[in-house]
Amino acid sequence: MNFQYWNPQIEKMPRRELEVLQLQKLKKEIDISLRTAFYKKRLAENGIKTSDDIKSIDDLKRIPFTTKDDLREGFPYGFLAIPKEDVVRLHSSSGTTGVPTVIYFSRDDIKNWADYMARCIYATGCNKNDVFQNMITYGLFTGGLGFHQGGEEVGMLVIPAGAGNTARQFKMMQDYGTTVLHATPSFFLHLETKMKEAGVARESLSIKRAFAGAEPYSEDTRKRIEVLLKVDVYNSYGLSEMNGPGVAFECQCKDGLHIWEDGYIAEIVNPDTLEPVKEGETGELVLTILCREATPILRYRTRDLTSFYSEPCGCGRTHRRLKRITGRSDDMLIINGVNVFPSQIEEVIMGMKEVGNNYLIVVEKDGALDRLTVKTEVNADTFMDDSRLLNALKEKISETLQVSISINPKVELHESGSLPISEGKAVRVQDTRPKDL
Ligand code: DLL
Repeated sequence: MNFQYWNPQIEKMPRRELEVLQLQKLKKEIDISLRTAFYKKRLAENGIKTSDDIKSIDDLKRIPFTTKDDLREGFPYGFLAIPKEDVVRLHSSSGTTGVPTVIYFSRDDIKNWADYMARCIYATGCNKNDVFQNMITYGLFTGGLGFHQGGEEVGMLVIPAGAGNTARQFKMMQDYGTTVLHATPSFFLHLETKMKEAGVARESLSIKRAFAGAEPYSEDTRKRIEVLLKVDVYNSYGLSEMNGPGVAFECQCKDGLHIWEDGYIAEIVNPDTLEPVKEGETGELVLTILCREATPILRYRTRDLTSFYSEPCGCGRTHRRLKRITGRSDDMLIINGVNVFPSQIEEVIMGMKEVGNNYLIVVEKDGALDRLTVKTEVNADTFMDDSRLLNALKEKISETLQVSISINPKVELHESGSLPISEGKAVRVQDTRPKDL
């Protein structure tokens, strides 16, 4: 296979040199982080006053972990390390309830992010002759703009299609001769169902490659999409705290995701002891960003469970590979690519006086897509035969949840005391989606 490199010098850099580069960039990132009140205090507590206190990559272990809660506590500007007038954009977790996590970008940060994204896209064999239809949400979510910038950097013709509306997606694919697609894996499966329903002939499309990510999926799901849609599917991993997509991506060997180690330092730790796991063992991925000046984040606990491949990759890249993410060490649900914490749902429903004491969150497959159902008891004063009142309540719950979690759930109301009570810890989430990872 003829592998393409966006930046061969960096992508094939001998590991020793890569580590020297990492240390140099880490020191710079530490100096940046010391401009924030949060890290100034955190690092000083651990004996780090300047970057001179970091002598080797191993010294990274002296830096405490950063968590999502830390980011929330720092909201809105606690992690900002540059003057506000030098910030050109923000991305944040959605949700109007709870405290969002927000990441700021300088002009250089955006350029760096686009560059890492371009590397990912190029590594799959795409180039400026491609027409790229980006079928993922634009906006605060990083998937849309992240891939958009990367695609432009590669020189592809980028169609900012956004998510949903399969009929429109097919029309664009046919009109513009789309060769590359990006979506969540569940949307690709949904697309295939709709393609059959709409009678769109595969021969009328020119698609060759597809990027699938933002949610966990198995090797079987990849194969299924590849066979059904007749495309080459590449796994793409990232998270908004680390810019968004572009952190790790598969090359044409499709055997693990290369993590760009000149932009991120990756560690894998045991989520209970927080000690590093042995090479090849599964644990929680911890990331330190080396390519951002507006919002430095050191040793971020991603909560994603994975492991490193130690063998070199056939493509010649020296940056280590991650195995497919197999789960999370917290209770976050990913529903059609949207991140939802059960606590966000609880906050909404328990805030309504008409709602009773017990509820259950059900996540299941509905065809290719995920479906969220919120079952909740009504309070003891509510008559279950007053259908007008019940319908109004259902609508209110569903609308408020839609605003809060950006998902329109099905709402079921149950009589007070009728939902099962567990004997031990309350079981609030029933996730029946197949776990074939
Ligand atoms: O999902 C960024 C992204 C956009 C990645 C588009 C890839 C493509 P967040 O909304 O912050 O950012 O969600 C990040 O999604 O911690 C994982 O739990 C999960 N995730 C992302 N990609 C994958 C993947 C974007 N390929 C969270 N496999 C992460 C499994 C994934 N899980």
